[in-house]
Amino acid sequence: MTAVVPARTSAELIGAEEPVLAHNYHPLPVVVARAEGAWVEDVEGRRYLDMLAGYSALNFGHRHPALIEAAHRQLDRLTLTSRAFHNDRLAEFAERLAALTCLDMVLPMNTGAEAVESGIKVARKWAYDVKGVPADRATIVVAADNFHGRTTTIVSFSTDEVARAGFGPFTPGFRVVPYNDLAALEAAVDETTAAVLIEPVQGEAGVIVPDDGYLAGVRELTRHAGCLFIADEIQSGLGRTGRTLAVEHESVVPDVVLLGKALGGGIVPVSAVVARREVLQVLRPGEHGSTFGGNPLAAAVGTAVVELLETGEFQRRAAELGGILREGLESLVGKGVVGFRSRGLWAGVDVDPALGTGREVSERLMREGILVKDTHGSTIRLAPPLTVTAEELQSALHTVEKVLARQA
Ligand code: IF1
Repeated sequence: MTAVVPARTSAELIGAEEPVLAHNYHPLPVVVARAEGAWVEDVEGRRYLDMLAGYSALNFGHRHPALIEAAHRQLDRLTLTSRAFHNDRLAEFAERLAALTCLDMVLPMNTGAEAVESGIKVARKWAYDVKGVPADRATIVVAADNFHGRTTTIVSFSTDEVARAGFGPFTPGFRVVPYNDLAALEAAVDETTAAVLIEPVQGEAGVIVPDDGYLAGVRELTRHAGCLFIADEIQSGLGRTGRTLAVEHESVVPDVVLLGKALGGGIVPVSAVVARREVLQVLRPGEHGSTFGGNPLAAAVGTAVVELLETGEFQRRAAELGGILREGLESLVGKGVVGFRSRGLWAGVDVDPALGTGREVSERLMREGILVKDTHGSTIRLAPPLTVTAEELQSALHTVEKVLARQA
């Protein structure tokens, strides 16, 4: 007989984590037990509107019926083969993902950081095999205030001391230039440059949207210099900004697009390097891989995600609701908000520091039933599931207004 364990309260569960869980996060004090769509529910049954959406991993909301169904169907048939064998789901996933992104070939991985690592390896190999850069001399140009993940190589070119300090020695071969500065980029690119790697909108930096013309400029510059343009669309991609990819706002097609987060439908980790054939075909058997990359469950869920995006419905919603978000935030400027940046259904909101840190504002919003996450200082980010309704979004904006007014 199984012992009946009494349900633990939120406070008890938070306390229970303390001694056994690595302290690499400082979560808001909410313990989520279930969720549906844009709403989550805690252990005590309190409901919250999810305005973070797993950093865009939940673009389609929690437990989207089509995604859950695809996962269930696959769970009942086949979950894992490893790439030692073929599986009957991978080809369709790759074909449809390549078509969705206007590119040719797909390298399936699992997490975002793995997609970035894989993109870096592919770019270096391309530089040696195709461009003719001398062995071990390839460089990759990146932007200051980037966020691309947390592996040793990726933090090697982070400019965030918290993310870097204590983790050296670092991987060489990266040059950092200011974001949104084409002249600096041009000066940093030379004959050793394999690629320019940037986020089309910088997420962790505070939802920094570059000036019009920057992404097209990066495309022009890299084409001219004979190096690759790698767009990290792990957070910005798959509908969030009102387009399938954020680079589409400037009608740009990069050589390499990195995808993750929402590609797994909020169910399983699924990431991918999607690229022109000339680039990804540098990889030969044995040179790169992953036990789980391209597994049938991931492929089934990923295909269902691509299918949702093929309708254009979510991109449209993000664009329309993004208008409401922008208008709402504009009306809050001067009322506790000192500035904001947004693209589609994604915003970085700078709160008047006199009203508290981003963390403090996030905690107040949590108590009012809205879940958000701060970035640096007094900035909070808003990125609800793309399934949120206009009314829910309006009510969230109203709550933000109320919370900021109360402190003023
Ligand atoms: C954490 C931030 C968001 C990313 C881009 C690659 C990755 C990420 C553009 C790596 C990951 C995450 C990771 C998460 C917090 C989060 C984040 F605040 F740190 F920057 F979303 F805004 N490229 N972003 O944004 O993907 O390996 O995590 O799957 O706590 O580290 P991953």
